[in-house]
Order: sequence, then structure tokens, then C-alpha cells
Amino acid sequence: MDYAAIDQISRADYPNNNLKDIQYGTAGFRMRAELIPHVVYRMAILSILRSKFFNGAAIGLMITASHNEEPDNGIKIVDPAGEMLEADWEKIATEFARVPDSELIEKIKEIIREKNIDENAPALIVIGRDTRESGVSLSQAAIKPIEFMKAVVKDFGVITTPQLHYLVVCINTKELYGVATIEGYFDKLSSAFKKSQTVEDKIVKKLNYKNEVYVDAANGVGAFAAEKFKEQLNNFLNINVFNNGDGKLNYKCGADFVKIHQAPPLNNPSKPYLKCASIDGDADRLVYYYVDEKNEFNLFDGDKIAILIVSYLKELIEASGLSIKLGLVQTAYANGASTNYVTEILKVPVAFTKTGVKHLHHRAQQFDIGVYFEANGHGTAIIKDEIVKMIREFVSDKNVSSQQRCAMTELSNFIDIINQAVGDALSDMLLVETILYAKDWDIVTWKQCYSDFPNKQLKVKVVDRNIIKTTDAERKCTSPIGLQDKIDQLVSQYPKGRSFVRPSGTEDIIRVYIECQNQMDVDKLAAQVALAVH
Ligand code: 16G
Ligand code: ZN
Repeated sequence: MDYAAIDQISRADYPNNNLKDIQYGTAGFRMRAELIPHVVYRMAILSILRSKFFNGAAIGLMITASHNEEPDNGIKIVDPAGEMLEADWEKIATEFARVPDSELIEKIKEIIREKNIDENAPALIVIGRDTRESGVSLSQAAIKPIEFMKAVVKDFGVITTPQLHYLVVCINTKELYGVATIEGYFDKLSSAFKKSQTVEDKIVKKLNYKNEVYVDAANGVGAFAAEKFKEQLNNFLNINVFNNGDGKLNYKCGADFVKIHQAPPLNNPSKPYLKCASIDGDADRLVYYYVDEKNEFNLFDGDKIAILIVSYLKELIEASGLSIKLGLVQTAYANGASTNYVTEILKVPVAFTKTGVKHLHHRAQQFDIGVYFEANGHGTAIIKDEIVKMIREFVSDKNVSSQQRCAMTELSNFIDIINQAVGDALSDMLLVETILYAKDWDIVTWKQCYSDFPNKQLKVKVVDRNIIKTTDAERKCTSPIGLQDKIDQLVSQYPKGRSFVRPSGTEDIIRVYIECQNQMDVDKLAAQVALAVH
């Protein structure tokens, strides 16, 4: 390893601008783009070390600030199985980003010693970036340490976050999961999608399903991906992309805007009852919506998408006659009506975890098929390898009934449309369309599954948000003493009331969530809980 060169480039081109409080948060580092170059340079070094730690397994580096505004940028590391960086290394990442320039080399040596890394082991890093202009020079910063650390880089340029996760998994499974190219990604998902609509017995005329969707691409990288799917799926799904990059990234558009404002994005097509989807700036979040003839806005958030997927999977599993343990993972933000629907109507178990994709992902791995979604639209389904194998074998088993085979073939195709590595807005959109097609539903029928309980989220500014500590998947707070009792007492005055508070992992605020049987109660309880937090 050429330490002298690493040190010299660090001091000359990527000096630490003394950001003492930066932190590898729930989704990596995120800040103003001009502040981040040294963090990117250092994270590339760290990723190479991590790859050597795994004796050359590919590690991903995604340069994106997701739904943040255009002047921000960020970086996150993707582990070999396509998952988010392990918690232990998140801590190292934070320390490593903060060390002064003069201690950088010493820190690298310390990580090597402590993690018992073979300096001469091979290393491979896979880089992607979103459409932000700052991403060009930042990906150069990420490539810089390669030659001094005996590593190999595969730079895929502008891609979506889920595509990067997919590529990492493909490389590390020696392409068992899929072909490790962007074309491989599109081909895998598109052909499975088309196949799902050409399964024998299923080609019946659809009376309600409309194979047309309007996609708000947040003026981000998802626009390219959506256009590519449009091309590949031409007769199957008519994709109309708007906010396709001509406007400002994430400005009054995208999944985050639509979910928070409960309103359509800029440039929304004006016709009522159009089936619309909004994705975010790096295409890992999805919500659906439509506007009716009274101009009323109807949202399908992560909860509604999750329920559609769970109900479909449940039907297929039942029809197949196989014993497969299906479960849903949600966070405290999931609307209570959605949880009730899954447990009481679908009779599928629901588990809760803390906010943050990695927590949901890990919990979902405990089911044979685990579906997980945050209400904000981030989620996917994961299937145990042995279950996938069993399903595939079952499809070619001659002793099963045609009804069972049909269900298993459908399930087998459906699995290939899922990006199991991470929540993927476009893969999720194809899943939704596959299900709506299979059920022959229009968007209004989907809406009728259940109605959300009225709810509200507030941000409360406090001096130190870390005073609030939580337990039970963030549904109860343990500190400050007495606060939970106070909340319980307030909530008990409202029938079907629910409320929890937690410190945000991405902003310097406390988040307060309230749910009641009517909006008036929600507003009243919200004001009371916010006051209690102050
Ligand atoms: C991050 C998380 C997202 C979570 C959000 C919560 C990932 C990839 N992203 O954006 O899942 O909902 O943080 O933010 O894990 P908060 O802590 O400010 O509420
Ligand atoms: Zn995102």
C-alpha cells in the first residue's frame, strides 16, 4: 500500500475541513456537496479495506443525497450481500471521516491491525452516483485511492441506488442472482414482468386493470431507469415519465414531497383517476397516488404497497399448498389501520423494528418470505434461498395439480421481479403493476382495501434531542423519566389514540407521531404531546 501517496493526495486535494460532528447516519453521510469531498475520498479508502477484509468481495459506494435538495450530496457504503454497512463499521466510518489529516495514515493502520486485514488481499469497489452535478468530481475522489491500495474499481456512472445494490449482489454471487451489468438488471426485471403476464391460464381479458402509469421521476436518476423500462415493456406497460430531468431535482416533486405534502407533484397530469407513481431522487422509494374528479388526492404509501404485496403472496402460497412462513415488517410509523388489516383480515404476522431500512431488512430475513416497508415508501420483499429453490423445483414437479403449478409459476416469476437487495422504486412499481394485473384491479379498487386512521407528524425543536431514548421499536420512550407516563395518560383520553416520540436520525429534531379516530382528536392530541416533549 502506498501510504505516502494516500497521505499526500489527502492533504493536497481532500483536506479534512474540520467537520467534527459528522456522522455515518441511517443512510450514510449527507451534507452540502462542497463539504463532502474528503469524506468521499476516505470512504473509498475504507471500502477498499472492507473489501480486503472480505478477501476481495465487492463493496458498493453510492454517491447520492436521495430526496435532499440539489446542492446536497452524500455517500453510503454497500456491504457484500447488498445490504447496508454493518453497524460496527458505521462507527469506524464516523471516526475515520473525522480524524485530522495528520492522523489519517495511523488510523488506516489501526483499522488494518484491529480488523486483522491482509493488506495484500484483493479489493473491488463498485461505484455509482445520482444525477447531481457534484457527483462527477466526487466519484473521481472515490476512484483516487484505488491505484495506491491495489484495488480494482468498477465505475457504473449514473445509476439508481438499488441498481448499485443489485450489481454488488450479482458480482458477489458470481452472477447467480443476475447478470452484473445495468442491461442485466433491466433484462432480469423486464423479462420476469412480461413472463408474469403470459403465464398460461392467466391470459384472460382484463376488465379493470389499466396498463398505463404516469411516473413522477423527481427530476432524478430514476427518469433514465423509468424510460428504459418503458422501452422494454412497450406493449405490457405504458410508462409516461414526467419530472424527467428537465426541472430541478426533488423540487416540489418526488416520493418524499408527495408523501409529506399529501399532494400531487409539479407537472402532474390534470386528468382525474390517472394511476400515478412518484419515486425519489435516487429511486429507492415509491408511492402511488391518484386525483379524483373532485380533485381529491388519494395516496398509496409504503403501507398500502406492502399490503398489496402481502395479500398477493398469501394467495399464491395458499394456492400452492406449500408451507411457507410469510411475514410483514413495519415501523411505528405504519398506520394502525394497515397493521390491523394484515393481522386481522389477512392473518399474516407483523413484526416491528426501529426506523431505518437495515433494521427492517434484518428482521424480514427471519421469515421464509419477509415483506418490509416503511410508510415513506422504502421497502421490498426477501425470500430465503432454500424457499426459492423449493418453489423452482415445485414448478417442474409432475405430481402437483395444475392449480398448484400455476400458483407456483406465478410466484416464481414474481420473485424475479423483486430486487431483494434493497427497496427499489422501479422494481416495486413492477410488483404493484403485476399484482393489479393479476387481480384485475383498477386504482380505486386498491384504495378500498382499508382506510387509514387520521394521523399527523410534528417536528419539535429541543436543546438536545438525544435526551429522548426509546425502546420497543421506538414505540415507548424510556428517557426522560416520566415522559412516557405523560404520553400514555394523554393518549388514554382519546379512543383509538396512539402516539410516540423519537429523536430523528437525520435532523436535529424530535419527531412526534399521532393517530386517532378523527382529525380533530389528532390535532388536539398532537398539540398536547408536543407540549409534553418541550
Ligand atoms: C433514512 C432512512 C429511512 C428512514 C429515515 C428516517 C435508509 C436507507 N434511509 O433516510 O429509511 O425512514 O432515515 O429519518 O435507511 P429520521 O430518523 O429523520 O426520521
Ligand atoms: Zn432515496
